[in-house]
Amino acid sequence: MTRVKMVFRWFGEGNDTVPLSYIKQIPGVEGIVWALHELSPGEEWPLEKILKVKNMAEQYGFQIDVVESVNVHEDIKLGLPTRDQYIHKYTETIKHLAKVGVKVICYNFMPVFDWIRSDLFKELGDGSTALFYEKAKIESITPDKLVTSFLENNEFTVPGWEPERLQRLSELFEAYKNVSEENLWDNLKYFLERVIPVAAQHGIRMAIHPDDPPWPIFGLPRIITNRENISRLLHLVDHPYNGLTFCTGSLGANPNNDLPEMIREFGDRIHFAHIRNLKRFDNGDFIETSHRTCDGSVDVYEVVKAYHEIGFSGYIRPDHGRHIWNEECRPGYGLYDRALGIMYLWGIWDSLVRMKEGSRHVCTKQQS
Ligand code: DNO
Repeated sequence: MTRVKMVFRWFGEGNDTVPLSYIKQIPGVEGIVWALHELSPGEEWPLEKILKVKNMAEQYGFQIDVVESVNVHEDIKLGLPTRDQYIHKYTETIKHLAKVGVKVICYNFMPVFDWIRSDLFKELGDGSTALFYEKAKIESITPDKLVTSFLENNEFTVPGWEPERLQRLSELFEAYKNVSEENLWDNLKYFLERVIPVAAQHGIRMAIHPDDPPWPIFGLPRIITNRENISRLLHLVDHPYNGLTFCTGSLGANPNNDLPEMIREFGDRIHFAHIRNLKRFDNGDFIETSHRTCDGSVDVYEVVKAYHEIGFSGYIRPDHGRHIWNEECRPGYGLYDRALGIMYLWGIWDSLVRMKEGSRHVCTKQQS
């Protein structure tokens, strides 16, 4: 039977509004997707801290196979001479993670920012709110104003938008002035050539997250954006451990990305699947929606079907959810809508298994 491993992102004890005991009650979740969020990009992850997370997860029967993210220090992306020391720390972190059985590291290679939106809590019309990208606003606002508005209107740290990371904003923009897309490709290649052999030797698959949204913003280069560039990335270091976090929400913001087709093409290099839906508007705006196909522009049914067709047996997680039922949570990372998302994904998955494989017993993990 084709088997996927359902996992759920968790920001850590005291840092996530969702307790592990609640995650345990979502059907079919096998593991948490985690990180040491208190550490800055470039720091080596100490084994004792890693073990603490493992022990905590194990109390609830969760594995910790997937880490999201071990962030890449800006000096590596910028290609500065200091990058070697940070690459060394990165590979040391890989070795520590391997010791506790981690199998996949999700990371990204986006300059300065991780994902970008204009609003964190945009009303959807039914009382729920969601992350929103308003093209005109992003094109007219300065990066520091956007950052200030995020930090002021939100009591939680947002992944990729940690205050420490953003303190050096003007300095970073200055540094990136002379970095073209081609330079960024060279710097990614340099990083992968040094990291992939270590990761492979220690049984950890590297899974780059696409740029979100998949186009350049604030004049910063962005390269993991479409089929052609993903293919280029996989050939930079043509090794099975150089793979992808295939995020339908990021890539799906560009209507030209044929997601099911890309899953079929890159399947054996997809180590981690993020499933998210969003509704695109003709003016270039988009808003995140429930996972259900008819609520957004991403055909989640066809996406899941493509995973089933290729016999995907990797890790999969629901991605950003809306904020519903007055839940107070980190933007995109509440319990309720992501749990609903999981049930939608299981609904599709279990039906496909039943229809195509004829199996009556489709539970990947029994409730215990
Ligand atoms: C957004 C996430 C990203 C992702 C990083 C991986 O919510 O999908 O922040 O974790 O890009 O490095």
